Amino acid sequence: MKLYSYFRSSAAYRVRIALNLKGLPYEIVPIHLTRDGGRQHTPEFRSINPQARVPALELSSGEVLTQSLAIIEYLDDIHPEPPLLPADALGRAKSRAIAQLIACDIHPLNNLIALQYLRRQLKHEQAEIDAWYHHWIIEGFTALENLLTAAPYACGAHATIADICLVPQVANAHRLKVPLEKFPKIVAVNAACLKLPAFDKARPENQPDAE
Ligand SMILES: N[C@@H](CCC(=O)N[C@@H](CS)C(=O)NCC(=O)O)C(=O)O
Repeated sequence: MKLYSYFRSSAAYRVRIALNLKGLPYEIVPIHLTRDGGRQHTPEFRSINPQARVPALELSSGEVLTQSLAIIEYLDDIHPEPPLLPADALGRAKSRAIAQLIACDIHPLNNLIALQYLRRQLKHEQAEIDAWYHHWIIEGFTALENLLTAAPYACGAHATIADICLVPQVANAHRLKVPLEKFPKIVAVNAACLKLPAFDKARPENQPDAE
């Protein structure tokens, strides 16, 4: 399989973790999201993902999957061990709720394409854009902190799709220097996950395209 990825992309980071947890081999194809105006916008890459975003996972059949949550659930369907969702319906709903809080409600507001629109079209200053970024992480993390009731991972004894989304979002928060003192449970889950080789290997700094 080929994973179209960018070392700093938190959506690609999610898929890297899932592939590593499953122990599946994959080749990273780096797509630089800022160089040359963003290589995701080239016709070559748009023919792979018309949405011009990473991740995209090319299967050995040549089929291409997009959208990190859809890719992760596909991998879980095809390679059920270790499971990336709890076994019971309630646990699955809770794990997906955490994943979606992050992937659907926090991440899109802080995505590169949204920040570029604030800067280029709406002419906001960098300080305002940074305040926007911090605001949406803090708003989302405040809710997430209250939702976390298990340990050491977000939904208990096993890492699930909730953790797969949490860790890259914490990495984004660190990169933009968002203070996390008010979120001890999020910080503890992040630390527990990063002790697992599958999460560690997926970190931005451990990628072949890291700068
Ligand atoms: N909902 C998508 C989000 C994908 C996404 O927005 N990826 C970002 C990087 S984290 C991207 O490729 N952005 C390209 C751009 O902003 O131009 C997913 O979960 O896969």
